[in-house]
Amino acid sequence: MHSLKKLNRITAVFGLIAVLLAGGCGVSYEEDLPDPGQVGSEELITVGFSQVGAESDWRKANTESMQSAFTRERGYELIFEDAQQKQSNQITAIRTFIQREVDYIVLAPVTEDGWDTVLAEARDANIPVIIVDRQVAVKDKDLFTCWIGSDFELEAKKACTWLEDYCRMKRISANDIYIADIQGTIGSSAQIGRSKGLKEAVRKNGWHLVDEVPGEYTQAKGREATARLLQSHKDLNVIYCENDNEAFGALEAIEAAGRKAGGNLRAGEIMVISFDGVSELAIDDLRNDSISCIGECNPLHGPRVRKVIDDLENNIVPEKYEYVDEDIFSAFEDLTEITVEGKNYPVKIIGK
Ligand code: GYE
Repeated sequence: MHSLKKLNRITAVFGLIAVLLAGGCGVSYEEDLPDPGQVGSEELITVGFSQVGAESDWRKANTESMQSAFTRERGYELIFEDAQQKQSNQITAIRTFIQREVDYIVLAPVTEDGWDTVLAEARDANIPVIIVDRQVAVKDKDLFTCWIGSDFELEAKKACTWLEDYCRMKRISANDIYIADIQGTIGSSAQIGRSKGLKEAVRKNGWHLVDEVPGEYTQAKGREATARLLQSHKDLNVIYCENDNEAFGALEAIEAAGRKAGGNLRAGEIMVISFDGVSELAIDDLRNDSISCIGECNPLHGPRVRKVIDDLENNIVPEKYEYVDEDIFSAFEDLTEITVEGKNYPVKIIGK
């Protein structure tokens, strides 16, 4: 139905011209041609985008990137639906997109599970589905056309390797590291990958993982979780936040508890490690040493998704999985490169 729809878009325009030409009546056909603006709107490619919500700076940047990639001027009509972090809202949005016969569906799924049925409905309607950011765990991989996003476990491995190297340089023993994980939305790829990467590093290094608590990627939850953690774990000295907004909350709670955030663990500081590096605020926190290290997560997927749609319009089959390249940021000048699984990654040093 999708290619049929595309064909319809074209035949509608040509049909109109043909009728005008055949109509004759001595009127010059040039005068009667549909106004180019009208033809243009007939040709708009409609894209239904189901976004997770607006929980973080990363998410807001991702929404903006999509909205500026899919404009009417560029030939698209974007139907944007904010699911407010609820999968049921995303399922409703997808069903509405199907009813409206959009040309493409773009889904940024809140969690990995629970998509088989609704994606089968989209396939039955012949609407290609592009998954962006987090992944879907579906039995039949043909239920979506392709996925674009980050390697969340690699982000975690990089951040944990940074901590490992930092401790070695500062001669801090692994046995002195007491770390808590403030997790993202449970069941989302970003949480699964970042929690897994940390757990493996804890096992490998012999650090103490004192707690894992949900933070839902928000500043408020990050603050609440950190306040409780500081009360119940007196030896806690590293807080691993699964995004920057949780880290902002953690910093507030550390200050409220009369403690100092930073990398000087011997002086009793509490190290904060985080992910995203999207907002200026997070970069400033790195600069003033309140966040020690950030694993970059790139939200600018709009042009990437547009490229996929343009390729599909031209019958070019996109890559099934497209991972984006990402950096690691810190203000600690002595550690300029880390090695993960035999591959070297430069650390971007944020100047003071
Ligand atoms: O890190 C976080 C957001 O799925 C990569 O979701 C995304 C994560 C991002 O809320 O800030």
